[in-house]
Amino acid sequence: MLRVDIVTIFPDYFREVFDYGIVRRARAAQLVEIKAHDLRSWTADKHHMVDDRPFGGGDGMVLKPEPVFAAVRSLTGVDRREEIPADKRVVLLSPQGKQLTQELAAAFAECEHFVLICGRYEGVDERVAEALVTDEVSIGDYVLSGGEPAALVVIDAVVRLLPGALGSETSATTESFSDGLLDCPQYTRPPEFEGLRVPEILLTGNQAGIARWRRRAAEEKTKRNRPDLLKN
Ligand code: 9D3
Repeated sequence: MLRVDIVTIFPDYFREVFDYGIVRRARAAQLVEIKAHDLRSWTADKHHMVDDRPFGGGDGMVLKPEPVFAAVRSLTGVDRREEIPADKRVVLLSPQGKQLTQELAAAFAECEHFVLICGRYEGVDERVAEALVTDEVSIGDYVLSGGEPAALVVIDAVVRLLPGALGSETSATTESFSDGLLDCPQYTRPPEFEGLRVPEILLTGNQAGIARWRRRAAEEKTKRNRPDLLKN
């Protein structure tokens, strides 16, 4: 069973999102256990302070190191990167991270336990990235208001890769991003909708012709929407 702990100042944000679809089924089947923890529960002062002003000046607030180190120590038993066992990951979600890929999601899926630390404010004290985390991860080049939506994305991508999570659906190994092309277009009934026709070849049962059409359609879609995937 994979264990996932989320450290956040908004634990209630995650109250219902894991109750749908593949993630819900994986939890019910005991393939994964996901818990969201309030960072403030690891503060020692009476005001439960998790942030402070940046040294050197500047706008906004920075997440303090002490509660983050305390959270990771209590969830993993260790508070230095070098002491984290190979089957655990401590992940900081931040705009400065390496970008999440299918390969990284697959590596997380092979762990027995990972902790996701959600940044907020203008950032997180850099000693967290320097001395505590195994992976600093971004989900892409756009600005979010915090790491929480990124945590959802990471968990979704990882959980569907757990053995048994997809049930009878498509195998996770034979799909888009594994072969470097986008999926081919798919159609279902009716064959004509408001004058919009399904490509004729798909209605023929000519499997060789359909396979050639799908390959070509996937290449065209990739060239149009993701030319970066074709330039190796
Ligand atoms: C890059 C912008 N930063 C300098 C002005 C400030 C800042 C904005 C937003 C610092 C942190 C955040 C909150 N974002 C995340 O915590 C985050 C994130 C993201 O914004 N984009 C993509 N992936 C991620 S993972 C965590």
